[in-house]
Amino acid sequence: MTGVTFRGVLIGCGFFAQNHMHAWAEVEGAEIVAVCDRDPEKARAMGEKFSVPAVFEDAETMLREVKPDFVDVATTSLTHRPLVELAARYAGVVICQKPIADTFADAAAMVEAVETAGGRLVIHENFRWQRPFLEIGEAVKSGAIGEVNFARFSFRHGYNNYVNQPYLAEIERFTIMDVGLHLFDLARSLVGDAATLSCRTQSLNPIVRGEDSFVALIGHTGGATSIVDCSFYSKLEPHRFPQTLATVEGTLGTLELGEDYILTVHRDGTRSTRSVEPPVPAWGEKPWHIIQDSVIAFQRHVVEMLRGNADPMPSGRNNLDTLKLALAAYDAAGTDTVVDLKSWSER
Ligand code: NAD
Ligand code: 89Y
Repeated sequence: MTGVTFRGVLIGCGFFAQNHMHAWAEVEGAEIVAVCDRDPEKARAMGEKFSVPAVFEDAETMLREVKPDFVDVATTSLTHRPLVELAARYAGVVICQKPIADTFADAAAMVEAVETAGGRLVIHENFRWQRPFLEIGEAVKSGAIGEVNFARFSFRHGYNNYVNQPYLAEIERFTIMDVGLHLFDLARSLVGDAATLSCRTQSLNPIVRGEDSFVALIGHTGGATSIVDCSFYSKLEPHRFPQTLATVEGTLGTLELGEDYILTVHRDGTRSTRSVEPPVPAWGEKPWHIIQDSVIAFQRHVVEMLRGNADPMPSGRNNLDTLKLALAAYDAAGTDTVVDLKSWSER
């Protein structure tokens, strides 16, 4: 199916959708043939900026008229369930931005709806597509550090995100549902499934409603332990957003992802160090380039899915376990207990 250009539509023309549209313009094998936003001015501006042939205010009208191969849902989480369920009726591949949903019940219903319609749901979970984590994933898979027994994923910064994403300051559940999901997905994809979880949260910045800092401890089913920590109120110079620092330790060696994308490999009494920083896309800018490059990588993967060469990574079904970790983290923090994920259920 190489040579075919798959026809896609975008729902939601807000802040992050700019990255989606730039990346779709760059990726071979797919093109966005229509965009929509319930705010007509945003839809019009996006259509004009990217020379999109059709612009709509209403998602269902767009889907009925365009009959796309894939739908890219780039709205915030509250609208994900209705839009994904709608998209499943019109297209075989549905992409949904993280968080898949705010509740497990909604997320499970979305997975069910797409599967029942015979389609495939892929979550725009781009941290695992960041260049450093693709390299770490390859190293772990190749056995370069042996059996993984410990990992840490750390996202701490003091960048003012609330200008581009004002809703982050307003939501009751903030960092765990925003970046925590990305970090839990990294932990699950690099270390394996989770069995137990404990967590502590803090609310540090007075202008923010929800928790803006948390630390979670995961017991993995295979016996490994990982720590996931995040703060949007760290006093660092420079602020370090949006870098994730990481350590993955195994029976034969250790991988360390340090500041400014320096990857150090410790093995057999030696250490080697190299940069795994991605280039800044022609349309991108620092410090967002790490995320922008990962959006391109993720969308190339979606094209491979459309060609029938790849399974969704991560699929909606796989992402249910990541969402479960995030929701269970609030329960663990609220009760100061260790949550057994096998018996966890939504309250
Ligand atoms: P935003 O509020 O700027 O944009 C959302 C847009 O969706 C708005 O323009 C809104 O009018 C539109 N919209 C809402 N409901 C709609 C509907 N039913 N039909 C059509 N349009 C509708 O939000 P954002 O900052 O762009 O975030 C969007 C999503 O992207 C969020 O889920 C956020 O968590 C995620 N995000 C992901 C990353 C990442 O790295 N993966 C980074 C930033 C944001
Ligand atoms: O919304 C967040 C995300 O998913 O990645 C970075 C971000 O934009 C702010 O934390």
